[in-house]
Amino acid sequence: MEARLQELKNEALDKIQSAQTVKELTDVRVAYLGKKGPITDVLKGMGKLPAEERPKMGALANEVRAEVTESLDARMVILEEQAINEKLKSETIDISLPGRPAKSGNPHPLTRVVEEIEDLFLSMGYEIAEGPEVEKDYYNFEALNLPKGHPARDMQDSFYITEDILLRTHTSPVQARTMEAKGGEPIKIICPGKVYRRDNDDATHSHQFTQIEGLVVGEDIRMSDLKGTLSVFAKKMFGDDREIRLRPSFFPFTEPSVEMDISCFKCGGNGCNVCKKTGWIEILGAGMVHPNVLEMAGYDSKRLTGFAFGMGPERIAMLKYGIEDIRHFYTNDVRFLTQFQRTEL
Ligand code: FA5
Repeated sequence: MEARLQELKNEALDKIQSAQTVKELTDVRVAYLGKKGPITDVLKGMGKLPAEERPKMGALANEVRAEVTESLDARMVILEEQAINEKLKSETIDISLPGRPAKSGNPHPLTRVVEEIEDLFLSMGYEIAEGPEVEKDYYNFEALNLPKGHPARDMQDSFYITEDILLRTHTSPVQARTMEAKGGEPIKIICPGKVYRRDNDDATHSHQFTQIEGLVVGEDIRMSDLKGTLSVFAKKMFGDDREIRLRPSFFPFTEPSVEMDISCFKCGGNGCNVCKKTGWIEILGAGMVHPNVLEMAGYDSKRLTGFAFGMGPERIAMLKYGIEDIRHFYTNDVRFLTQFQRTEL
């Protein structure tokens, strides 16, 4: 019995030392010191021993039990500490790591170009004026020297809501509205906004697009003022290497009228699909405000003159960013939009 107790003790001490986790050690405790364990079994057999041997065996059994318990407790302290350290290590937060940058939205490329143009004209002393997108035929056409049945109305295929109400085809009605409201006072405005035409969508046309109108009315306003203003605008927006040209044109609300073109960004002027083989892309129409338009709005056309222009910011954004198809602006494809992320945080 004594040998058996020694054997059990050595076995238990070995297993205690080789236990690597709290769970393994607890299993060793249950296996050796539990009610069904071998040491208890040995103690149960004590009854069969002669009476004089019992105290000795009892003392030895208690010693073995005490030694195993002590070793278990000591190992448990080590394993518990080890477990806590591992847990702490796995849960450590390295506060020196940089945070994940928050994803921020950014202005649509079209919005950016509109704001850039607004800023430029605001810096030249212009004010911003707005008007309705659902417009009266009167302001969209009649007040601009385009009476009903005028053939030039065909230049702007329109979406009519009733015979007298339509989606505005250009931002020029804001000219007429502002002149009417100002009652003969000098004016210096730009009017950004959405316009609508029954145009077939292609690489450079959309049925809904943006325009920015400009209007200056005052004493002694001349064609040279218009030309100077447009050249400042072109240089600011496109830099000096982009060529511009003014062509005589026709608008019923300006006389004389011009068209300003810019050399094609894709082919540099040789002719390609973007510029329809002409080498030029139309940017804006302009001219001196027609005396009839001034008079209809209550201005004395003998005393006051003015110039006006109307441009398409989509075409300008296409030039600035080398965008080949106007439809990219409207389809909300993030692969397109994320190319215009702001670089600064
Ligand atoms: C006009 O709309 C005149 N109201 C501009 C004007 C204002 C002339 C003041 C004189 C005085 P036009 O139809 O050419 O003009 O259009 C002006 C610009 O809008 C064009 O140069 C072009 O850049 C843009 N544009 C015209 N149609 C479309 C379209 N379908 N899609 C995208 N942009 C267009």
